[in-house]
Amino acid sequence: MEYKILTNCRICKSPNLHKYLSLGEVPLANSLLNSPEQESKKYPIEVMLCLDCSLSQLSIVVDQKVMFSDYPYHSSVSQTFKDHCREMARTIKPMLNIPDRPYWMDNNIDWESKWFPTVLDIACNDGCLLREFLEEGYGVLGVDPAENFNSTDMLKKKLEDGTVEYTDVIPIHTMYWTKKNAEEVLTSMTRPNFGERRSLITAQNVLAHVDDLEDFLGGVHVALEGNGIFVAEFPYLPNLIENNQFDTIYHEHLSYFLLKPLIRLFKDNGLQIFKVEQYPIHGGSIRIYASKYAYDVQESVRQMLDFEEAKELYSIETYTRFGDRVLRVMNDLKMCLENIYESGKKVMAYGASAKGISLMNYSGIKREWIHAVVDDTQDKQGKFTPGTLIPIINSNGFKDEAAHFIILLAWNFRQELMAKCWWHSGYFIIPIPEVSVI
Ligand code: JHZ
Repeated sequence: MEYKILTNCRICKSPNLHKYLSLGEVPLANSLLNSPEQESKKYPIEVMLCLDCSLSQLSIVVDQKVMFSDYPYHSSVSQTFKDHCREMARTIKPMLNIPDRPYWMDNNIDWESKWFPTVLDIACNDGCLLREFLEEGYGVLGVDPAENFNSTDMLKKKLEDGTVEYTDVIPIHTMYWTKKNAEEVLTSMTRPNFGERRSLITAQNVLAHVDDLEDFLGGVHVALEGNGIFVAEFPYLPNLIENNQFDTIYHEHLSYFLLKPLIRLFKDNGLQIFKVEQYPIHGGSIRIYASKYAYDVQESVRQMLDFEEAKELYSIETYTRFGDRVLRVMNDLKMCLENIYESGKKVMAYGASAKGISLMNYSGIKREWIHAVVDDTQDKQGKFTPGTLIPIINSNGFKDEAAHFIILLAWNFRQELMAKCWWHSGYFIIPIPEVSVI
């Protein structure tokens, strides 16, 4: 069975799950095709609200091996995201109480043998965040289930390309983050005397992808130092609802988080969320700080809970209204692209994002309406978008295509993408929150 049907809430186990959005059956967003003839398997997309703890979640869970073993998404393609990671490393540094000269510089760490990092990043992708921590002087380690991010393989490829840099020594292990795997990672490493130092575990854009959240947090619990800090970041559900970001709903994202259900989940797993911050990245994300240690809970936590209450995010009516707006945006996008096509004008897309691929499938966009999708990720180039079968190409020759319209499928990086298309004299189509042509 490639997917299972969810009958109880992922957090509180309640069977009171109310379906509020149904987007049909679509292919997996990151399963890009090698040829337009290749078939894509389709799976339903339905979102349900737990009427007891207010967790929004998909009605099915697709086998994680099918989705994550080979992952074409590379976080470091975006400069905006890299800048965000740099900010994160710098913001967190004072909380960690790390001496100016990191221990691994003095001890001349042997990267191949046993050592223990200060920063461990779960689902580290291509090491985008860890690179920033390394620059700040930390010992780092990444884990990620995608085989294409295994550090040994990446290093081999870079040695062949001649593009190897010192930051390529970031060790990345291929594994899912579970309690059992966390224990294994720990026993394979020695712990130098940390003294007053605090360890850090980070997890950007991965909590939403995890089915067994208890097992995941169990791993965090065993791996964290007594006073260590766990920092997780993910898109915040109120932004999705308020700004019609329904394209971020796809099979990989099993949960859509409010703070309230998370506080409960963390508490049940021996962790306390003591601070929360908001960032504009990916259409509006939150960064939560948690620990086994009882740090003082900051005012930001209470404020966010009050905000969720005031916005009626614990009430099903809010979600039903959102469903109506989604239908309108999908319809507007379809009409917009169909009209442009009929008028004989050329449309190119920028950013073969998972959300863009999902958006095109949800809205019924036809192959001939978009000439090609440009993407700067090497692993995506030469492939075809699942469902819509549009070729994904690199940016060489983008200018010469002289498109009348460029649709920004990665609208969250709107400024960066528009700056790269400085030569474009036509229009840009921004599909979210409302279809707009500028
Ligand atoms: P982007 C990802 O979703 C994946 P996606 C993941 N599932 C997740 O949780 C969310 O992020 C938060 C390209 N691009 O980041 C790169 C350029 O070509 O919006 C990407 O293919 N040139 C883990 O895939 C795409 O656009 C550029 O200059 O929806 C952006 O995808 C820039 C800036 C981007 O996320």
